[in-house]
Amino acid sequence: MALNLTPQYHDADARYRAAQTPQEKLAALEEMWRELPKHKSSEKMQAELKKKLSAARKALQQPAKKASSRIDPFCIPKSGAGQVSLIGTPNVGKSSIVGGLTHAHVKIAEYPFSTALPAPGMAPYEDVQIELVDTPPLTADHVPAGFPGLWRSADALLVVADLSADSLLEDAETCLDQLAERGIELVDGPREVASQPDTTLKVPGFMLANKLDVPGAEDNLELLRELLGARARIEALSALDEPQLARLPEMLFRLIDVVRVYAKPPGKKPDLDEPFVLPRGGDIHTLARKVYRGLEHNIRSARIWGHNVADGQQVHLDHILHDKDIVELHT
Ligand SMILES: Nc1nc2c(ncn2[C@@H]2O[C@H](COP(=O)(O)OP(=O)(O)OP(=O)(O)O)[C@@H](O)[C@H]2O)c(=O)[nH]1
Ligand SMILES: [Mg+2]
Repeated sequence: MALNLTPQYHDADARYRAAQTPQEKLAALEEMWRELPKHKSSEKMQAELKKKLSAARKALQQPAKKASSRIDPFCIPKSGAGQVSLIGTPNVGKSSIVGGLTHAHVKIAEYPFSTALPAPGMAPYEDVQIELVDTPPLTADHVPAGFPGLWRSADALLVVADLSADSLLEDAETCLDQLAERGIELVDGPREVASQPDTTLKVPGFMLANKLDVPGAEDNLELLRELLGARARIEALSALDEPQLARLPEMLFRLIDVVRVYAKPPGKKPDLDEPFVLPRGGDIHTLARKVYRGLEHNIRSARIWGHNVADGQQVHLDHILHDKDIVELHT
């Protein structure tokens, strides 16, 4: 006999299939149960539904365990002036770079695959902090699940290569290929989403050839530049050389493409300790949104000290701000 299921049953069934949480699943199943005709020919379906209902109720009783198993370790909250994710094949020195510039607890080891999970650390640059994310290695055959999400959301990417490795060219190419396969291209310029149908995402970034201290590294660097220089800007250093490593934060600051602006309350000295960080191209409106969070429409005028203006010059609210400008906002 046909079951004559109601449209409401079919709706609830569709909601059950699309449900993301145990609560949604249970609510949909309960409605399916109410709508299911309870006669002999539906006995098998009744039994199946009862089983699903009981499993859904059990799942609801263990929400904490279920929730934690779904956490994506690559979903790293942004902090500081910008987030830079490292990318590299095993043992190239990613953790050494992050460990040398931040207080993050990274694992540095002579053997490959020593980093299992991504870990952020804050690298100081002048009066701001740049968030560096140490990451597990990728290979031609394997990219950890969730990693490409970080590539897309990060403000900049740093592909690390190892000048001491025989597989230098192959490994460096693997990283660029894995990015390209997911529609990501490194650019030495601002972030950009190409228009349809080519939806390549251009992410600011460069290749950092590490272990410049090893014998033969200079020759390998030349080869790397010859073969891959057209696909990415290439910089080189040794993570073990402190002065060389100390130059990296400035390069990253330029890459994340932001400006620092200092706010000055009328009649008082500017707060030069804590800049507001705005995307390059931000104007007075952008700053006001950061400073007043929801009350920015109260800003009527602004005076500015800094790039290409007379000291204290009054400017329009669409005046583009430059790095290190000091701004007095008037309500
Ligand atoms: N000579 C030299 N050795 C380096 C340099 N940077 C890192 N190393 C060494 O290379 C090895 C690997 O360094 P890690 O920082 O653990 O490399 P990783 O890329 O994080 O490795 P995985 O997490 O396994 O992918 C360690 O023995 C480091 O001491 C460098 O600039 N020069
Ligand atoms: Mg590591």
